[in-house]
Amino acid sequence: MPPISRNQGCGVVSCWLISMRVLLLSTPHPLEESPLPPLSLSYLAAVLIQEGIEVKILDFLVTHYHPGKLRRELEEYQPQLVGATCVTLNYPIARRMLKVCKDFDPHIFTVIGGPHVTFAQEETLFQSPWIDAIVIGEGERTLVELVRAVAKGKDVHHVPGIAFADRNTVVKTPSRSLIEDLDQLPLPARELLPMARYRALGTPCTVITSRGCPYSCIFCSGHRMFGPRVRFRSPGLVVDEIEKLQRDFGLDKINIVDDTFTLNHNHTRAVCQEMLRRDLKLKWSVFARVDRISEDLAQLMNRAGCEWVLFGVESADEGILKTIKKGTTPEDVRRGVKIAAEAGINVFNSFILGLPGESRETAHKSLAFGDELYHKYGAKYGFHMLSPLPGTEIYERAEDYGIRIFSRNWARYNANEPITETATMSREMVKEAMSIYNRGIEAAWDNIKQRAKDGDAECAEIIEGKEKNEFVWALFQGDLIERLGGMASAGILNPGDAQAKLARRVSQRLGIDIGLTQRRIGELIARGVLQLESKGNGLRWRWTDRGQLKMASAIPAISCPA
Ligand code: B12
Ligand code: SF4
Repeated sequence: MPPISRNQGCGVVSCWLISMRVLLLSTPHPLEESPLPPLSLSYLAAVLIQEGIEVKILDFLVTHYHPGKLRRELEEYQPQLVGATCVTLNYPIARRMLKVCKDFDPHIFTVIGGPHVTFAQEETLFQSPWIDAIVIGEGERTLVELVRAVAKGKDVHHVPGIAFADRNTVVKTPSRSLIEDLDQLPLPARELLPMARYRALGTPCTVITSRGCPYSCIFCSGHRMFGPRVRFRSPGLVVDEIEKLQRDFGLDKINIVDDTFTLNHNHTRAVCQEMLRRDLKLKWSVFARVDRISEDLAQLMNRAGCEWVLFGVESADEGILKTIKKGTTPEDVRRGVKIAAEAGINVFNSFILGLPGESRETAHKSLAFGDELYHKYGAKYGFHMLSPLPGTEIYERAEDYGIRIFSRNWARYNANEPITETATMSREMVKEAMSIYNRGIEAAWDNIKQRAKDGDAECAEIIEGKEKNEFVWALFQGDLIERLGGMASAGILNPGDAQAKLARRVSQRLGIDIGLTQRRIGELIARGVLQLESKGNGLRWRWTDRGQLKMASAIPAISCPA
């Protein structure tokens, strides 16, 4: 059997076992939704690689999406199968991206997966006849079998876990069982992602230590994606993965995105102890339930580097909490928040406005509760508006829950727009409650800005971090490094000249002060995410893209002083 060759330089893994080229696409969404390296595609790519299938990821979360760009990529890579991932709010873009692929070459087999399409099969397939198949739920094994079937020109009817349109009906193949032993999965192939760009943004990297959730909150589809039985990965393997992220990509912030990381205390303890044993020295954040945390566990988590815990509080109203099947009470919330905060972990409480039974009174109760926990424990909090997502009980039984849904435009399912109302809470009232929260946020920002002006270093750092992010995002959105980074070498005597030239161009394009632009670009260079390379008679700035520290130093390049 010939060896599998990994050409990490261009992010392509090639091999001769199955002659198929698979292109995986991540779908753009706004900066406010925190772009994080897509874990779905990294897992999917990893299993394809394991099976000897050639795969490439085109990550439109941190590069500007344009149909022409996708077409150029298709021209160059000539994939036979293209798969896109999305959630509800960016499903409309994902379907259009797959149309670009089908229009480019009708022979390309187009696939879509993720939590939206899993629960909106009919609509997706009827609305988008250019989508050949939906992969339902957990996708790793299904995608491998689908690729094999397509490679052999076989009928995909025999692949469990998919849905496709056949004339005027939707065919759903037998459901696929969940992966019993998650340790069998290879480590996510993040080397195919533009990790340097994520480092430039300073976002954490997502890691998962388990799949599944035994609770059944009616606004959530997470527990339906991976089932009610929780499957755990071995702590040793989880920490191997984290160590690799530190070693290969220089990442020092991790977001553990299990549905609820503290569900099984033995597992949580084992992961923390392994991190401590290997002395990882990194900061991480988790999602957890207020009723699944104890003093000793929180202290251990904090010692192991847990910096933030996000609790899904949802509402301060006991009746609403019951209706939504959260299984917690406001007292549980007070207790959980206190435990985490006293252990030295920062707490973020997340609320939803517009849940069944919501009224002006309950909404104000929640706002006051968020405030109370902030003042008592320093817990930050955020409010979102209800988006009844496909796959959730609230979507399927909206009428029973007294929820009126006003929009079927999925792009508006971003939890920042009022698209529902209850008998006692109109959309106007939801908006009004939200604006109270937003005014609080604005006031907090004004306060931070004022304190920064008065010399408070911590506040200055917060503002600096936000501005840096916006700067990097503007570079991505305008493809500015790609567009402005090329220059003739004549007249450039040293890397500093090239840096100054790039800064001048970027500053002009973005209308930002030249000194500030020069400094921001200098920081990106110093962090190894921007690099100058010589090409023929010219020079070109580029994102180090694959982001691997080892590789960055291996590429012959002119290094710039910071
Ligand atoms: C971490 C997380 C986040 C992170 C990072 C998201 C990210 N894009 O990486 C943050 C905090 C930023 C976030 C934000 C939001 N999230 Co979120 N998030 C999650 C969470 C907890 C884990 C996601 C994850 O990494 N899972 C692990 C990977 C391996 O699983 P996966 O992504 O589902 O992929 C598998 C399958 O879906 C399938 N698959 C997926 N894509 C594809 C593509 C192909 C081609 C194939 C074959 C298969 C396939 O195969 C994969 C491997 O098995 C899930 C809950 C959950 N249990 O999944 C919610 C979840 C995905 N989020 C959700 C929502 C609603 C949001 C927000 C809209 C929140 C908001 N503003 O209200 C934003 C949207 C941001 C965005 N566009 O992604 C919903 C999505 C439901 C929906 N229908 O849209 C979920 C399911 C939770 C819920 N409330 O029900 N989220
Ligand atoms: S909100 Fe959290 S606890 Fe509730 S079902 Fe979803 S993942 Fe589970």
